[in-house]
Amino acid sequence: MKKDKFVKSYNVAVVGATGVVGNEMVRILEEREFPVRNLTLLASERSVGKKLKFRGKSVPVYVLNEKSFSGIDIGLFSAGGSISERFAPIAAASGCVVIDNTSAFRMAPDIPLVVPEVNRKAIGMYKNKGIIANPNCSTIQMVLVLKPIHDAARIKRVVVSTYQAVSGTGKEAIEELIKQTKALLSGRKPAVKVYPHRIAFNCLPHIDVFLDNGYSKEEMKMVNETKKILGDQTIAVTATTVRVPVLYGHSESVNIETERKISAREVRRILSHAPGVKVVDDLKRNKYPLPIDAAGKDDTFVGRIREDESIENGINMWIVSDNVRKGAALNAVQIAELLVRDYL
Ligand code: NAP
Ligand code: 3JN
Repeated sequence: MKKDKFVKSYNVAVVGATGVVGNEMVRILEEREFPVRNLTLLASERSVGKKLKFRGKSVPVYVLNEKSFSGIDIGLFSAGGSISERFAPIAAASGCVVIDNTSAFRMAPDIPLVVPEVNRKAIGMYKNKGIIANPNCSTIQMVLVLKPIHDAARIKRVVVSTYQAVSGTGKEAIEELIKQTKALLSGRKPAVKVYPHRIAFNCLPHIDVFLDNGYSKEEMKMVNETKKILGDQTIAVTATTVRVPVLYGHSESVNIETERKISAREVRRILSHAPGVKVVDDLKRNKYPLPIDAAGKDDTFVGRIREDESIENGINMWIVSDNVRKGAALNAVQIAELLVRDYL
């Protein structure tokens, strides 16, 4: 979004600025020329003395506290749920609009949960609590693709399995995959710290904590957030979320059952016009979405689109997106762009 579209500029705070998501937020604010008047970077005491580059200048990182939000217009939060639970209401009370990347407020009925390409109108509900929730990365890339199909043929059921990159867990997990891989390739025993098991050369069907129903919390986030964003509680969703030894880019195998019969060709045509989505589906040339191609890109990629021959009205797809960009930082900045364009 270009500066000349705005008359005003805004004081922006990034909470969790030294993390994987926070770092990417700072980069994206600069890349998209968001109208930042002053940028405040906030993190824990561990980051005292650190600086991040923004528009060619070194910006210091400050320790987050109750007074951090005085004079701040927009707060981009990604320092974990407990930090958001404590500090987002404090920020909102001082007039800052919070765009929260954690799960702390996602399912609150009076707080909007927004993917701009899907339900941008919900942003106006920020007035209730001064908070807008950013969905989970795995949900964002899936609903971008589901929304236009739902509008065309009404989705009755979704069965999704994810293949999630370690960057979804944060900076320590990225280091852990690299260190474990190096250790194993040099014949050394790898240290296991971040995940309950080794992640290098492995797959873990375990993301976030397990719940009483046997699902993981990540799986239930996908179920509940999908229904809220699509505004349809009748869609049945079941998910299996898996961590894989990939650095950046979540992949998803998605099976849908629709009310109206829809062909693979029609799905390809609909998705070729969907905002934020690119169809990569040319089997003769071995073209399908890959996390290594999606990393660093803004679009969400979909391919392997085919009719599910086991049921009457079914479609299978493979959806890949950069989990740190569209799955977190980019989606939050896009929300901020619409907020300043339409409301502030
Ligand atoms: P990360 O790389 O581990 O970074 C964590 C960030 O939070 C760091 O900046 C850290 O500061 C800061 N932090 C931790 N404790 C703090 C405290 N007590 N006070 C102030 N700052 C504190 O993790 P990440 O991958 O960026 O993820 C951060 C959060 O974003 C996650 O917990 C999650 O809630 C959310 N997230 C959302 C999505 C999504 O799907 N939308 C995806 C990934 C993450 P220090 O460097 O000073 O420790
Ligand atoms: O694991 C991933 O790939 C995405 C992780 C997201 C995440 C990590 C820690 C805490 C979240 C989230 O956004 O749902 C949270 C959380 O805020 O609950």
